[in-house]
Amino acid sequence: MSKISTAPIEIANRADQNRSFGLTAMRGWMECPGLVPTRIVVKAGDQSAHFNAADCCIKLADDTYFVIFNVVTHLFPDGLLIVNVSVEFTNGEQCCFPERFVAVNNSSALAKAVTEDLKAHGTPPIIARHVDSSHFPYEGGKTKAWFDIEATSPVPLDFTPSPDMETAHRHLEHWGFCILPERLPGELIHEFKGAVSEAIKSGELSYQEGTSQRILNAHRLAAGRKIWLYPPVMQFLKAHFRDQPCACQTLTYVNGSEQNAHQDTIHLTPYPAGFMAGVWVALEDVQPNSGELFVYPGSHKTPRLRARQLGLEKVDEDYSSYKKFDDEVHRMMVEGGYERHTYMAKAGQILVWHENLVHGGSVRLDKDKTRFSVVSHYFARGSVAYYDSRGEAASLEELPNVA
Ligand SMILES: O=C(O)CCC(=O)C(=O)O
Ligand SMILES: [Fe+2]
Repeated sequence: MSKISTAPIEIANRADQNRSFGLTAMRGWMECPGLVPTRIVVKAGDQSAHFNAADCCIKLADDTYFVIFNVVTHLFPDGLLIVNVSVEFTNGEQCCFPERFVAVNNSSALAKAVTEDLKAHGTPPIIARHVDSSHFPYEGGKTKAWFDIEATSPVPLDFTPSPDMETAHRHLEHWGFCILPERLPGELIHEFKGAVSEAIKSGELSYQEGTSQRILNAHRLAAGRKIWLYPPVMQFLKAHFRDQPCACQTLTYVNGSEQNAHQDTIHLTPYPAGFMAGVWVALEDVQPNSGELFVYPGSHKTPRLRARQLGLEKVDEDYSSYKKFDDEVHRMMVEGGYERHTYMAKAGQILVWHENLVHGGSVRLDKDKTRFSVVSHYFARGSVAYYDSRGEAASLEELPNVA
């Protein structure tokens, strides 16, 4: 008998290791000297799934693997879910990971509607490593985002803060974005910039000066977390989703991103469509030629592009195949007659975009000009949240409930 060791299975996409909701990625590490895994059997509650090891395992080093799979917790009753994972090897040996308990809670009205849709569609309760749009009933599902189907009252296109929350909602529904009435306070911007610069110096955050590189994880800094949780944003999103918002990530930019025009949908993908929003905060007055954010007003109503439909494989680091996606977005903007508008934000202004709005970063014509900004993406708690391009479950942090 060879010596196989396994580490406890962890929840890969939630900060809370005991409670979970939505699409939950689970991951266990194992060392199996001289052995190659062939089959993985996952049992969750009264469901079980058998996978080829190639569809669940990532080889980390010789004899060392990650076993990764996803549990669609919408398809399990609220309460304690027991997860067992066993592995079969080429020589017939077997090993089991330690049993894992997760407290599942999908109690919102949206989560319950999603459960019904997934049951009717036949979504597998346990999915191998890669999650795909075909797992979810985008065509036949009954649950639609209310803001995508209710007739919207036209409001004039406006790139200044809305006078009140109600107007902001109408602008978002009609044009695919809005600017909130409330600004981020100057002191918080100052505090955040100072903290980011310290964290870059100490190596806590990674950034190469002068580049368009996005700084990841600035929400782990106290000031970043305050921006993530900024109450006017959370209240707005709760009203928009009619469900609690959960924060996915932050991307902090010192300079313009120069990102091509895109829908976020293919990268930050909700089921049902619509239940994700981007929140872009200017941390300084935007200067001309600095690589300004641009949007195509109204483009949120264009068809959503999905990796499968474009024939794109799941990607990890190399997005070169996504030229096809860029070309398709470009074609839709030209054929639909959508106009590109640059957003000359004032420091502290908060722009919210609809999941499917086409946007991007202009070319940095003047490389000496910074464009300090932070963008966060949020999903509705009751939705299924994943990254279609990567085939991964989305990382979500449950923030304190918004009243
Ligand atoms: O800040 C930008 O230039 C674009 C960022 C963006 O597209 C995003 O974070 O979704
Ligand atoms: Fe984006």
